[in-house]
Amino acid sequence: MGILNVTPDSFSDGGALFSGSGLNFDALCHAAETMVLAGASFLDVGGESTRPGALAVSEQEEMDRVLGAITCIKNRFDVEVSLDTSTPKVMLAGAEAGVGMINDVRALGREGAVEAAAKTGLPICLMHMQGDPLTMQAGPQYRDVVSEVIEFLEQRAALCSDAGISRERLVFDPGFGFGKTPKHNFTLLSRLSEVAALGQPVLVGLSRKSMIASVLDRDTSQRLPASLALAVLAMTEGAHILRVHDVVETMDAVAMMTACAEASL
Ligand code: PT1
Repeated sequence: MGILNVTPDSFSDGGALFSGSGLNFDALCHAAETMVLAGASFLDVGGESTRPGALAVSEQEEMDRVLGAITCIKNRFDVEVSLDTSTPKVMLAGAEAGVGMINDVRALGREGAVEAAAKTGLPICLMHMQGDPLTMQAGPQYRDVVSEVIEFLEQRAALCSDAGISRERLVFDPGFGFGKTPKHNFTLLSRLSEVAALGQPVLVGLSRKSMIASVLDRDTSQRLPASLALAVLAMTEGAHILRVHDVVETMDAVAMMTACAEASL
């Protein structure tokens, strides 16, 4: 899954595709094409930054940012778009515009989100977060991060089931960097197989995140090698979908995993 941030305040590309002057269609098309040619199954379009400390945007602002991008991609490329949103109206509009999955970092926690997601009939990625993006990194605490993440995901899945969203539509994501210390993140990664054992496809977002900087003194532009290592570890632990900035390079790592897995049969 390739990341396409259509926000002016993305943590890693700082608004390369979207700025004060609006959506940069040329840059968007170019980034999308590179990812599709490299073999991305999904392009993840998000119009509201959820990185630590990010501020909220208005519904209309988010809508304007993502709909242009979705239409642009669906008109040009044979690829699924996943829509990174927590906003019910944006979910419904995205479904109209042809997205193939809803990716919600708030696990359908906003008012009306469960109902809207149910209505779309689409697969839904439920992600774990402790707190909200503005404050989540202020002293996160867990008794056992892995069991608490699992309990949360199972509770949200039960709620979805009550609302008519069947289990086969659900993807689980432990939410790396969302209300977690570096230690919490590495514990989750080392025990990701426990999340995979729940039976849902597991999506992980590790690409260029600050947990890397807790080990290595690297700014976001220098985190590719470490991100590839984290991607390989996640696959080994049972991850199915990797949400990444660098699709070309990640697909090389995936190809090595695949070659090794096939030789072992
Ligand atoms: C993610 C994810 C996401 N991450 C899903 N969607 C972001 N399903 C946006 C840092 O610590 O992991 N899964 N949508 C980006 N959020 C962050 C969080 C970016 C933490 C950076 C950090 O650096």
